[in-house]
Amino acid sequence: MKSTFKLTTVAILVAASLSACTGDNTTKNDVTPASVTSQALTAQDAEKFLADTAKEMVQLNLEGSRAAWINSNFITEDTSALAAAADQKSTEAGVRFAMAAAKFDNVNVSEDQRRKLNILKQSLVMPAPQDSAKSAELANIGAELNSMYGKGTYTTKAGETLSLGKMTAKMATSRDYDELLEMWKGWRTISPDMKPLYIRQAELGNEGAQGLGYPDLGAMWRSNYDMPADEFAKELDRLWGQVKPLYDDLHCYVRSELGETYGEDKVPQDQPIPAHLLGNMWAQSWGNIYDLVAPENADPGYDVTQQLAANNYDEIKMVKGAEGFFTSLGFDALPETFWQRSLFTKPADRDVVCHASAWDLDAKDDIRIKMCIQKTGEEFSVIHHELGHNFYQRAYKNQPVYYQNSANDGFHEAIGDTIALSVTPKYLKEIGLIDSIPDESKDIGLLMKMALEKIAFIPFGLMVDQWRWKVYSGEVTPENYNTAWWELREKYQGVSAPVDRDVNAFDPGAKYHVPGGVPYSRYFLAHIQQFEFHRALCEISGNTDPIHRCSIYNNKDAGAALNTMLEMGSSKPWQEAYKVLTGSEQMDATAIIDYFAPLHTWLKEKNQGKQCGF
Ligand code: X8Z
Ligand code: ZN
Repeated sequence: MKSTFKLTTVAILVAASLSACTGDNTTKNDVTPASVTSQALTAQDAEKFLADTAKEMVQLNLEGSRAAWINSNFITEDTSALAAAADQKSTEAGVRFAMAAAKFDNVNVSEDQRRKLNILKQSLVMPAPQDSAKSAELANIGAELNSMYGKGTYTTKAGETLSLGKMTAKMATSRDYDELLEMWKGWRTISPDMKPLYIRQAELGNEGAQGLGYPDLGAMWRSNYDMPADEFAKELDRLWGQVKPLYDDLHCYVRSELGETYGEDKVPQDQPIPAHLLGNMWAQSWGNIYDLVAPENADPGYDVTQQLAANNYDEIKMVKGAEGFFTSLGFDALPETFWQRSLFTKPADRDVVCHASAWDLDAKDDIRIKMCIQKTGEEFSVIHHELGHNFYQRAYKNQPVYYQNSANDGFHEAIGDTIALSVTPKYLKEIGLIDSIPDESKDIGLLMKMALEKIAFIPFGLMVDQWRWKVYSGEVTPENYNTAWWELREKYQGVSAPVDRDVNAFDPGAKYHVPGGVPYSRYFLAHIQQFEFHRALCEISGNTDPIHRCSIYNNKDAGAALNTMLEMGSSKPWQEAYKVLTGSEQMDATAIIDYFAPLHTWLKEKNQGKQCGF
């Protein structure tokens, strides 16, 4: 079972880790479990099928998670082989159960049974063809891609071998154009070798999706949102349309400031921004260049990274701090095993997948995170993000296994971020990380920092799967993988490759979720949703501050409302869960737009007379 299962959710695992009861890997899968053989199926048959399947899922989830955990914490050929074998077993089972579930399509079953059957049909992320040689190949490719990413390093011109963590830190802090360029190009040397594997994975995944009745794998991914796949794609466009004017103004302002820092020859003012200058390896969030673009006289005057150091926060203290926010809302403390079994720091002596993830091994209490924590403000937010996954997992653990998941995959990504939106100056003062709360005159600075994190991310959150959907539909062919990637980067983000890319370059492969096979639209959704959740929770908590200064810390009413949504898991269409907290069944970007309204006004004024657009 590959780590995508447990990256953060059991979403993928629900259907991907069903039990392969035959254990026969040499023949075509028999898609018909014993309880699904008769011609005239009934609701009773569905009940039995769902009950039998649930038992097997529980068992395989546990086995698969353990194999994936060990592999991600100790990347060797052996652990990859074991993880691939578990992945193959559960994927084959997932396909078999999806096929079996489809046999109930025309049977009169209850609403609850229908929902469970649909979940079985839809939730495999990387479905295998019904051919055991191909399912083995697919599982091996997944494990290999994961380990290539996890083991990736770059040796500098000066002969120093750097991990992604080290390179990420340089991207965040260096202001030397050439050094940044070396890091940017260097990390992308890990991915050309992935390309043949990726091509094959797309072929096999498509064949698997087609076997389950979908036009291609992208269409299958889009069908997971309690609405028709095409409508979901339109929904993303609609939400992006709401945010784009703000993004465009942020982009314009940032480009002009970078032009001042690096020179307009390096940052032409009518072109996309070179991707290595935005403080992040993928130019996906720009908070690390806050110092370069900070509004004059509106700087809040503290830096969380520095405050963590000044207050002797080590990695564990950072995690305890984030846990403390959740417990202040009324959630139970994390179990002792969380502290014993999680990975918090990068081991010196072995390869691990450092990309942060949260795990739920047994759907009971064995929750963990796996992170190579760096002691920065950015990582402090990531810890809140990961714990959001864990607290969600624990909240829905009493649901049937089918529903042990978030309402849609964006929800899972949004919860910890929602909490992190409450990490305001007021809160930081309360926990002793800063001494005084900056006054209102510093709000533009606070909002700028947040916009660099959140608004800058949104087009990136959208384009990754725009690219994959085109790959899976065949619109983009392997010769064009990289050029199509950069076309989308330019179109959505207004960011460009700083140098011409080699014909062998496979830059999408240098982003974790591409070799990891993790769908990405979830993060786009999460960035919209978290502002709606934050607004709703602030209202419940009786907040009277401007929304960007609201913290729900210690508010049990807000915690209870949040928990009501979380404990539903995926038992109801996401729209119902959404309504429980926000009062609406539709996602909407007005919460994020309203949050940043003062900054947007400020940006428009600053941009007057500037040439915007890319
Ligand atoms: O992958 C993650 C989390 C784990 S689910 C750390 N995120 C995306 C990324 O890093 O690309 C969180 C924000 C976007
Ligand atoms: Zn996550």
